[in-house]
Amino acid sequence: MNIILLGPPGAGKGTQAGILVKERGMVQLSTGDMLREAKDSGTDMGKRVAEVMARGELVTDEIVIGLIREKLKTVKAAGFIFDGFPRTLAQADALAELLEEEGQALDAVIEMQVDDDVLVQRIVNRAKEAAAAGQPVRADDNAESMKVRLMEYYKKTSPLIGYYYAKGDLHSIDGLGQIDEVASAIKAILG
Ligand code: B4P
Repeated sequence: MNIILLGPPGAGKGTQAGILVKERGMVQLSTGDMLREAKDSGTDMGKRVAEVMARGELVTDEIVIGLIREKLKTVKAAGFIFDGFPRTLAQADALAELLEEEGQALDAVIEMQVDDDVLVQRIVNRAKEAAAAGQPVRADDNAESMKVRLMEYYKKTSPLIGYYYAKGDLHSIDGLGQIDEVASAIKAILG
């Protein structure tokens, strides 16, 4: 089973992907995590993406599609959770091609709906909790970057809702509940 978790920044895509990994043994492909790893490795690509991410903007399609292509060619799994990918129509088209090349299909796209004020609150809370625990605070977890992340989402990512609706793959859920309530809503879709 291959699924996409779609939603604005802070919707809980990574949180729910973690639950699916534990419960179903699926493999999580988080482009956010891959980009943060690239940033931490200090490669030229990592240095380029670090500034883009800190501003809250989307990294180029070329880089992100390259990361996913590499994973799909090298990782074998019973099912993939695409967490935060695709985020643009070009990425969605690329994913369709890559899955076809691998002889795989997309089973469901789960759109997590959360109000903007709650999203900002979650991200600001995560930054506060990390700082209080003496852990590193993500460079994009602040109200200023969040404004840009939300603008990027509505401009470049939200068209994917119509794209997947037209293909019959879209399932929209309320992402406002407690983490276990959202997990139950996903379970009801995936069976
Ligand atoms: P991501 O790492 O994908 O991060 P995100 O969208 O902000 O977070 P997510 O929705 O996974 O929320 P989370 O579970 O963490 O992207 C970061 C950046 O990477 C992007 O801005 C962009 O620059 C770049 N990037 C990534 N993919 C890209 C792509 N495909 N193309 C181009 N650029 C790309 O949850 C957030 C917080 O809420 C957590 O603290 C969590 O504990 C809390 N939370 C979650 N669910 C909750 C619930 N139900 N109730 C209360 N709190 C909840």
